[in-house]
Amino acid sequence: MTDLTLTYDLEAVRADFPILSEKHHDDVPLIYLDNAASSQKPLKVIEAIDTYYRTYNANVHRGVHKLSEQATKAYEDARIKIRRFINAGSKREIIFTRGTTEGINLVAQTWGRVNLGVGDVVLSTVMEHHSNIVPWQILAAEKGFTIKYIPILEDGTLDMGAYAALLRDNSVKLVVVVHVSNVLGTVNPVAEMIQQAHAAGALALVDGAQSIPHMPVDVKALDVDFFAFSGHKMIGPTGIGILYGKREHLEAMPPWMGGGDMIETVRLEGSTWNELPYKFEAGTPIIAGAIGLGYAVDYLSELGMDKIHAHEQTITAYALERLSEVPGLKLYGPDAAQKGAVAAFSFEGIHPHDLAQILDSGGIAVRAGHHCAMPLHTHLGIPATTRASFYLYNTTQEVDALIEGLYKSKKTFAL
Ligand code: 7TS
Repeated sequence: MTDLTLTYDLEAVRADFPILSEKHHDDVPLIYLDNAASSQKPLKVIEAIDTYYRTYNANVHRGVHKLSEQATKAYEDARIKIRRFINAGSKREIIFTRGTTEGINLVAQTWGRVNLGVGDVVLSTVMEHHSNIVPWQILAAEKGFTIKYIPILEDGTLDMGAYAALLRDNSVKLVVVVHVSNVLGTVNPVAEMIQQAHAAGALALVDGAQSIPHMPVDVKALDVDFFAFSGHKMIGPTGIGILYGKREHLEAMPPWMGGGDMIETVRLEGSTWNELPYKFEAGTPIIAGAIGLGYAVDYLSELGMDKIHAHEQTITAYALERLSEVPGLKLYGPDAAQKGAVAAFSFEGIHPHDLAQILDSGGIAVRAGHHCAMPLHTHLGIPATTRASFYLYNTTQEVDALIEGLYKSKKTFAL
């Protein structure tokens, strides 16, 4: 039986997203199933950005004039909304970045640069997005530490036995792990992993790009040291993201980029740094983006992250069931119970790019490729997959349309 406390008015939600009533290729309805790449925006977010530019556009933390004060208040209010949304202890722990990628690079170039060297180990996983592999490789080439990767099991979950064994080596200084895989959809047991990392004397960084848009996240309960995510995947604008860091770590870390706003004093002989979080926000920040993200968080909170999660679980379970009935289709990753709102698959005889193109001609937007997870695809023994990914506004009818599109593609290829 459906738990009615965990449902919402889907039609009303869809009506909040103007793009969903646009026609694709001029005449077919848009069926947007590429939410893992980026999500659509509700009118409330679009209008918040529009209002900022139309009525109170000014730089922040600088002017004493009214517009600047108003812009500063809106920018800082957004930080407070985000603090509440992830249950951080202080707004000083919320750093505005350009997105997940920048957040991870920031930790690598500050905490990593100071704390990692020859003989140290960073533990990552085979299912990471490139943004949680490459920044560590760049730094490792310079600092001489080693990166080891937690393997994955046949069902697409992490090999937790191997993780425990890798941690026994006392040289692990940092564990970096994706919360929800953008390809397999695997929801990793990050709370348990963080606890184990701490017991082994290591810190933990979680890539929350695919979790925070879809499920309640409490950074305090997780006891995570660093948590990075992107605004554009959680109905907010592009160009804005968040790095959460425990205050004690952020206080001890040197700044990364230098410039305006991140300093306390500047003399020709040297400078001192501003307090948190401004130490890590050099230059004019992404003001409209931060304000827009604040409104996105309002929208998600008002609807309820538990309800959004429940809705997506229903859609994903339905999609997996229907996809598994399609002959010649192979799904990757664990079953619905352990999975985020992602279904990546290969389809016998049709290249993922061709498939995505045929689906697109019917108005269905999916992504094809390696999804910035080349090591994972190498592990799976395939160069690319087709991926449908769902969000709060998707419907079971849209899943049906995807299935129909797959059968049509089969016919097109005369398979
Ligand atoms: N981490 C994960 C797990 C991701 O899925 C992505 C983006 C990123 C990090 C990087 O986020 P950014 O906002 O800094 O670019 N993932 C995808 C995707 O799956 N398709 O397009 C982008």
